[in-house]
Amino acid sequence: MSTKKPAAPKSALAGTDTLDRTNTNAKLDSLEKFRSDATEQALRTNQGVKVADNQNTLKGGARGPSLLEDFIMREKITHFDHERIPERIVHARGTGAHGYFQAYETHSVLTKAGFLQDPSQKTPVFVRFSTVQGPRGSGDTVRDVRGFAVKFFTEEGNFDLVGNNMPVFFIQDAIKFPDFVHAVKPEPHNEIPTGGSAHDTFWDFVSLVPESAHMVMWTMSDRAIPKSLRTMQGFGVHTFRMINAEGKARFVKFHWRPAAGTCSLVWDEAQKLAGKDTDFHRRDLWESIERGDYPEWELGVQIVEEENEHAFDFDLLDPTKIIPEEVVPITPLGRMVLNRNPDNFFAETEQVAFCPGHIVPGIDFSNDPLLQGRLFSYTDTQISRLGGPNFHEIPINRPVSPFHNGQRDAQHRTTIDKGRASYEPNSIDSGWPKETPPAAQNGGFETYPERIDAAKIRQRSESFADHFSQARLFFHSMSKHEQEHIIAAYSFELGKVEREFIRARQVNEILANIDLELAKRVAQNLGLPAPKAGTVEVRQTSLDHSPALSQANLLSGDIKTRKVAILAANGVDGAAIDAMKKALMAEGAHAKLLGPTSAPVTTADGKALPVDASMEGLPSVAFDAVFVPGGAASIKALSTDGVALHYLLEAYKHLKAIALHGEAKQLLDVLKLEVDAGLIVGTDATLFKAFFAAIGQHRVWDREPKAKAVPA
Ligand code: HDD
Repeated sequence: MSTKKPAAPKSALAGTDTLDRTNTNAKLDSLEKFRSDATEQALRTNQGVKVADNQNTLKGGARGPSLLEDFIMREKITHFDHERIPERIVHARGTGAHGYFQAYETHSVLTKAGFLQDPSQKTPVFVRFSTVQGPRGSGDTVRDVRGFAVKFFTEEGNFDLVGNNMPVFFIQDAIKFPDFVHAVKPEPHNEIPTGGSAHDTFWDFVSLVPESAHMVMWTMSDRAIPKSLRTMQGFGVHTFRMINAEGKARFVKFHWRPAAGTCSLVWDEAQKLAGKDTDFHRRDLWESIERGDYPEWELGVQIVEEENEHAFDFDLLDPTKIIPEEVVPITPLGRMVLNRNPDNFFAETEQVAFCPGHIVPGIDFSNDPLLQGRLFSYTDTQISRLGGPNFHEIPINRPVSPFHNGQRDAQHRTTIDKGRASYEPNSIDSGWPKETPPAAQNGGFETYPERIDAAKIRQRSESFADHFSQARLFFHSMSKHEQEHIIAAYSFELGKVEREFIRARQVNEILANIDLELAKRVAQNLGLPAPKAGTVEVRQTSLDHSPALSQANLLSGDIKTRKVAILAANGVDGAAIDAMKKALMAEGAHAKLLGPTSAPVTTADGKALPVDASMEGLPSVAFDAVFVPGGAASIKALSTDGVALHYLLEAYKHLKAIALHGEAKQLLDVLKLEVDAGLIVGTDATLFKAFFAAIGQHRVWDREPKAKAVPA
C-alpha cells in the first residue's frame, strides 16, 4: 500500500461542518456533556426541585392513606415503572467496551475511507460482544455464535462493522432470518432451552435447510464456546467493497484477529461455568480492562480484484462460504485496543444501535442477499427497541461528525433545530444544509456505480447450490481433538432432540454428505443405523485442508493474562508461592491464592498470608491452570479436603496445566493421576518452565481420552 499522506481535508460545500482533526478523543468529549456525576450534588426531582424526604410517602397522618398530590413519589414510581425497554430480538445478552482503532499505514490504494489513511490518528470505537439465542440474563458460556459488533466513530460518520465470531452464516437469504430465529429461540410452548440450540425446532429447521450445514459445523465446533471474548476472532461475514480515491473498487472480507490468540473452553467447563459464573465472559472483559490488560485485535481484509469475482469454486456473494486464507491471505489494516469500560451499562451497552447500513465513503456493500436484507432490519428494529427514529441522538450513537438535515421531530427528539427551512431546496436559510459532491477525500457519499441489467425474479443463484463442500473442508481442517469435540457436540445436541426422525434426517441427509465417518460416529452415539453413503454428489473444493481454520494453529505463543490458582493450607511453603507469583508476573500472567476458607493461611515459617478467596469461592473453572506449592502440613490438609481434591480433578479433566511442587507430588497417589505433559512435578526452575510451556499450549489435548475416566 502507498504511504502517501492524504491531502488535508478541505472544507466541503457545507464548509462549517468540518471537524477539528487534532481531537482524537472526539467521542469521549462528545459523551462528556451527557455524563452525569451526582457527587456533592443535592437529590432533586427531574424538574430540579430539591428533595427533603426520600423515605416517606406523603400521607394523611403517620398511619393514614397516601396522598395523590405526592408528586415526588409519583414521579419516582412512574419513572421506575417504565425502566425496561424491549431487549434485542437476537443478541440480547451482550457486553461492551470503548477503545480505539489505529491504521498501521495509509491504505489509500485500497480505500478513501478517512479512518484508514493516517497512521497517527486514533479513531474511537465502541464494541459490543453478544450471544445470539439467550435473553439478557442468560449465561455467557453457552454453545452459541458470538456477536462482534464494532462502531467506528470516524470523522466522516459512523461505520458499523456488525459481525460474528464465525465467518459464515446459517442462511443465504435474509427472507429466511425470521424462520431461522424462530427455530433457534426457545421452544414456544415452554420457553426451553435458554441460551442453547439443543432442541427439536432448531434441528428440525437446520436438517431441512442444507445451506445451514457449514455454519452448524462451526457452532458444533469449539468456536461456539470461546474461552473469553478476548480470544475470539471476528468476521464481517459478507463480502463488502472498498473504493479508493480514483473510484477503483475491490471486494473485501473483514477479519479481526485477537492478539491473545484464539482458543476455547472445553464443553464440560462451559456448562459448569454457565451455572458457577453466568457472567464469566463479561467479567473477564471488564476485569482485563480495569487491570490494564487491554484486549487487542488486528483488523485485516482479504482483497479480491473485481475481475476475479468469479475465480472461486463458490460465489463471493454467498454468506455460507469463506475464502480460505490459504487462497487469499489477509492484508492487515490496523489494530483495535479496548481500553475503557462503560460508565453505565444501559446508557451505553444497551442503547448502542448498530446497523450494517452505517458505512462511510470508501466502503460499500456487495449484493449478498443476506446483507441486503440486514440493511433494512437493523434500523427498523431500533425504532421499536429504542422508541422511535431519533436513536441516533442517544449519546452512545451520536457520530463525532456533525449531522444536519431536514429530518425533524418524532419521539425523543433532543436536537433543537434552528432555522426555518426543514426542506431542500430552500432559499429562506440560504439553501443550508447543502449537498456535498463526491470527491477524492471528504466528499459526500457516493454509491459504487455497479452495473445491473437483470429481470426482477425470486430465485436463488445456481452458484449458491453447493452446501457441503466447505463444511467438509472445515471438518477435515480440524485437529484430531477438535474433530472429536465436533462429534461429541452433534451427539450431545441431537441427543436432546425428542423426535427421532429429526435426528435421523440430520445424520443421513446432512452429516453423511459432509463426512461419512462423522455421520457414522454420531449415528452410533444416537443408536441410529449407520448411513452407508451421502444423498448428494458433493463438489470437490480446490483445497482439501485449511490450517488457518484450526484453533490448534491460532495460539498466541505466550501466557500473558492467563490466570493461575495457587492452592494452599496452613503449613504451606511461602517461598514457593512468592517465587511462582513473581515468575508469573514476569510473564504478564496473574495468580490468586486460594485457601480452604477465606481466612488467611499460615506458612511453614509462621507468616499469615491473606488469601484472595476460598477454593469454593473461585472454582477451578475460573482459572487456566493450578499450582500446588509444597509444605508437608499443607499437603496433608489438602489430601483430605474434598473441595481441594475435586479442584485438582476438575482442572485435570478440563485439560489444564497443573504443577505440583515439592511435597505436593504426594497428591498424585491420592488422586490416582499420572504425570503428563501438563501435570508436572518438581521443585526447581524446570518445574516452572514446563508449567508455563503447558499453559502456553492452552490445554493438554493428549490427556483428553484419559481424562474422560475421571469422575470430577
Ligand atoms: Fe443480525 C443484531 C450479527 C444476520 C437482524 N446481528 C445483531 C448483532 C450482531 C449481528 C452482532 C448484535 C448487535 C449489537 O450488539 O447490538 N446478524 C449478524 C450477522 C449476520 C446477521 C454477522 C449474518 C452475517 N441479522 C441478520 C439478518 C437479519 C438480522 C439476516 C435480518 C434480516 N440482527 C438483526 C436484528 C438485530 C441484530 C433483528 C437485533 C438487535 C439489533 O439488530 O439491533 O435487526
